[in-house]
Amino acid sequence: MTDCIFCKIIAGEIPGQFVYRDDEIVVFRDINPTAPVHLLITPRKHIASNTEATSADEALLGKMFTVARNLATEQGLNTSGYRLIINTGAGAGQTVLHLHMHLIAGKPMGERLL
Ligand code: DGP
Repeated sequence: MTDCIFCKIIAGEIPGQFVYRDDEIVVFRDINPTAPVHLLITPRKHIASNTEATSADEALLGKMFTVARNLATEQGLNTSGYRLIINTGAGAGQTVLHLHMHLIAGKPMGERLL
């Protein structure tokens, strides 16, 4: 999508601090980190949100979890713990309409929504 900021980052049209890239997934640092580690695990394919994903995207969605797990393990985050968040829809706080998973770690996270 031409007006999507994450599509532009993925395409290299605007800068991003990349920590992982393959043919399907790109991971870059959040511009407004809420923790010492705050990564955005993002499919190259433009899917507006989890709501717009289809069964054809099942493997891609699974891969987002695999990439998150591998990055967390590589960075030694699995002992201290990390949080994976997918905001879906404006009411849930989604501000960028390109599906992405937040990987947040490196600070105590006692607060819970549920
Ligand atoms: P969400 O609220 O779940 O849609 O999260 C969107 C996140 O994207 C938010 O934490 C800030 C981040 N973000 C917005 N614009 C940019 C940008 O231009 N570059 C980067 N690296 N992150 C961005």
